[in-house]
Amino acid sequence: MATELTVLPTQTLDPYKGVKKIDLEEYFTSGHRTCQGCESALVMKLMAKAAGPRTVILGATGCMYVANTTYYSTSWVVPWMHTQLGAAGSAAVGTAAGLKVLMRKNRIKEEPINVIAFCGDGGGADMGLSSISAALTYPEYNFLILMYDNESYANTDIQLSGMTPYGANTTFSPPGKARRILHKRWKKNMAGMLAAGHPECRYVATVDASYALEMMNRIRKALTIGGPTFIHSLDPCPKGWDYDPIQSHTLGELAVETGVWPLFDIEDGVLKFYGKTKSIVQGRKRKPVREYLLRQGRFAHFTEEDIEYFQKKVDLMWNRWLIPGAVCVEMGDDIRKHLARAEQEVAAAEAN
Ligand SMILES: Cc1ncc(C[n+]2csc(CCOP(=O)(O)OP(=O)(O)O)c2C)c(N)n1
Ligand code: SF4
Ligand SMILES: [Mg+2]
Repeated sequence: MATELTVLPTQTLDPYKGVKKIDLEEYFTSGHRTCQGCESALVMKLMAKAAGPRTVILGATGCMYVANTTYYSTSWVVPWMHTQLGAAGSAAVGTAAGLKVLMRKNRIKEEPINVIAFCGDGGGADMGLSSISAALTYPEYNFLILMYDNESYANTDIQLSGMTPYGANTTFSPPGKARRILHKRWKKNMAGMLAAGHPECRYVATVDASYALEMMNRIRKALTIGGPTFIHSLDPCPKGWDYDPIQSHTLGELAVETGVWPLFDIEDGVLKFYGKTKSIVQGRKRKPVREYLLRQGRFAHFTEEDIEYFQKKVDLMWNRWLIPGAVCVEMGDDIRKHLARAEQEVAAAEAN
């Protein structure tokens, strides 16, 4: 006989209807030592605010651990625990399971407590990918894994990660006379990959803190839906991307407007684009990628040819991928024909 899974209720965190409706309380406060203009610190602040006080936060090693818990001080107001660099997934499952057992045994009051584990791109997309993948197969636990992506191993001095964009100058890929472009790999698609391969994962989203309200509402949605959920945020990093900190917000916007960073969410398998990405899908023109690239010192060595190559790759994401910017699979001719036939059959059946 099949055993029913017990799933604890979640908090109902309704979407904020506007900035004036956002709670004033802060759960990630002053006292941290992140760089001026650090977008990942803003992600932490907005994430904690969106989740509210009944939340446990777990953080993998990286800038958002080291700079936020220095010399016996911390900016976290909610309970917080450090976990090993590649362990965000296992920390999330372990904590959600631990809380569930404590409640079942009446050791703590039964109430919905948010569990959020965060990791950087190095910790999440490289080292901890298997731990996140395993975590997303546990439907009986409620947790959110948030990967803040500053596109390098920033804390240890900007080494190249699997999320570093093509051609960027990092300490592992400095442009030189012999080879101008050392890093020739294209960035992975974490959100699309995790959604496509994890049917038990209830909610996946990409976010950008330049669109703070939309970002906070995606976090609230993930925590309300419950089960295993995943959010990927793209975070401009003045140190690693090499720009004046005042430009963080603009760069976050340009990433979306150029189509480099599409905003979408996938709820129970249904994908929707949102924000400015939605208007791009509906016909708004994407800005040229040069506007995004040339503001950053990490691309200062790019020639016209490099910019053109980058643009072509982004165009490919939009024009050929099965789901633009999300799922890097093209449909073969057979499938296109099959879908066209299926559409005709549906239209014919509806006409009768
Ligand atoms: C297993 C292990 N290897 C290496 C390190 C050293 N280390 C600490 S933070 C870090 C960079 C992590 O990069 P990322 O996850 O992208 O976070 P970021 O520093 O960019 O915020 C590294 C390599 C470590 N702490 N543990
Ligand atoms: S190196 Fe980048 S991610 Fe790290 S604290 Fe500085 S701005 Fe933030
Ligand atoms: Mg990083």
